[in-house]
Amino acid sequence: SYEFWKTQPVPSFEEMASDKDKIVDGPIKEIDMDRVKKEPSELYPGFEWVTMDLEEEQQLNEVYDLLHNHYVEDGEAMFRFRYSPSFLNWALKAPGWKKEWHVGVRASQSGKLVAFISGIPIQLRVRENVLNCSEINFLCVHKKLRSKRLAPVLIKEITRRCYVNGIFQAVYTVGNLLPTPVSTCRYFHRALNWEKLYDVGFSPLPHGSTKQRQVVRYKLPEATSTPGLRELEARDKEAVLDLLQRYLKRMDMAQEFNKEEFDHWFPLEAAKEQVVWSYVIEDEETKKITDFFSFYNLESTVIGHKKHDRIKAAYLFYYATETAFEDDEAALKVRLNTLIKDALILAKKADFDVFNALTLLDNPHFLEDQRFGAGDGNLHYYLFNYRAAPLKGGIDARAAP
Ligand code: YNC
Ligand code: MG
Repeated sequence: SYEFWKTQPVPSFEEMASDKDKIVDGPIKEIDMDRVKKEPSELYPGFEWVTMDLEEEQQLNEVYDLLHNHYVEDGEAMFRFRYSPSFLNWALKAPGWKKEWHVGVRASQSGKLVAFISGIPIQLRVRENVLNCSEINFLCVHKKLRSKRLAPVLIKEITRRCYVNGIFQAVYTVGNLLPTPVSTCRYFHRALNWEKLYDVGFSPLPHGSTKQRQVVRYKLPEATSTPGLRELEARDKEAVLDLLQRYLKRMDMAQEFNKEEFDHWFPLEAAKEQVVWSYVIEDEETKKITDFFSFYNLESTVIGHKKHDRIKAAYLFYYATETAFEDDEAALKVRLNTLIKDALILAKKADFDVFNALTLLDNPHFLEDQRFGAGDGNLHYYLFNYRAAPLKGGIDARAAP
């Protein structure tokens, strides 16, 4: 019944369903800065607010530990996201990051970190409007403190801290249905190491198939096929950012990247940090960058398994291709299939077990041909204090970590 969400500046299911064609994009309410509280609200007795200092390795590790044990699991509690400390450094210290938006709750007596929520500043374009907003992520409450209405307290506190900084809108993604998504994507998975995925219970053996046939189905060539494919280098930055910006203009909703943000989200030699891999295609004659793709590393813990303790998953991140501007959908489909097949080969070489993608950007063009299978998870995209007509097709969204 959404007792908390009913009180928040988000559109109701009813209005989003009934007035779809009449919705004018814009803020839901004006925030009067003078009325924003200067101090956090009182917490439950025995707990206290803390601002985490993620520049301190020990505090970063505390956040890692909390998430490692208590963050998002699948419906059957077989797998749990395992964001690494270097991933958290990358995701939580994006340009303009504020310490105040790394909010923790500690048990007063033990000092133990028992809850967390975070935000980073981003520029988000929704159709023609660019919102200066926060992206909220990593909301987590210790399992022993669940269902005590602590989540709304954390959400209200991060909201207050955004308002204090003059930020009145936010974007966030959640697996659960809340009022009211602006877009909904589905997860797709492409096996790279089918046998392991079968062993851990991630991939079923389809009725009438054999293990051997499954292994063959997911076999990939040894070498990539696109001429001019190589890792992103410093000299490519300007061209790739320009290509990415033009490509994302085709979407109804997308993050706007500036140079500094590009450098952060697509670091060079990042494979060393084991977080994000970025590649370009340089045309061998013109020397122009024609395509770009990237994926990031997010492992999942396999809960209580004897043989395997984790799945190594690559997640398709951003990509862009000049072919998108040729006004030829068939050519775009062919090009994306070539690029993503190479991405699969590179991910396999880097020892990933599975390659994941959402139904966003132009992904529907290659998911089936590249043997991705639909997962059972949805990812809903939400805007806070911003009403927007639902995105068409539900495929234009930020490929957020
Ligand atoms: C959730 N994920 O509906 P109602 S995603 C938002 N996002 O409220 P309690 C959520 N709301 O229905 P628990 C939510 N999950 O009565 C639950 N809720 O209106 C709502 N899981 O609170 C829920 N991480 O404390 C209900 O629930 C109320 O103890 C119930 O805690 C929830 O990071 C949670 O999935 C998720 O750690 C913390 O289950 C806990 O169950 C947990 O009794 C595992 O809360 C980890 C997990 C969530 C990942 C994420 C995005 C979060 C977005 C939050 C909304 C941000 C709004 C914008 C703020 C900035 C504004 C500006 C400017
Ligand atoms: Mg709770």
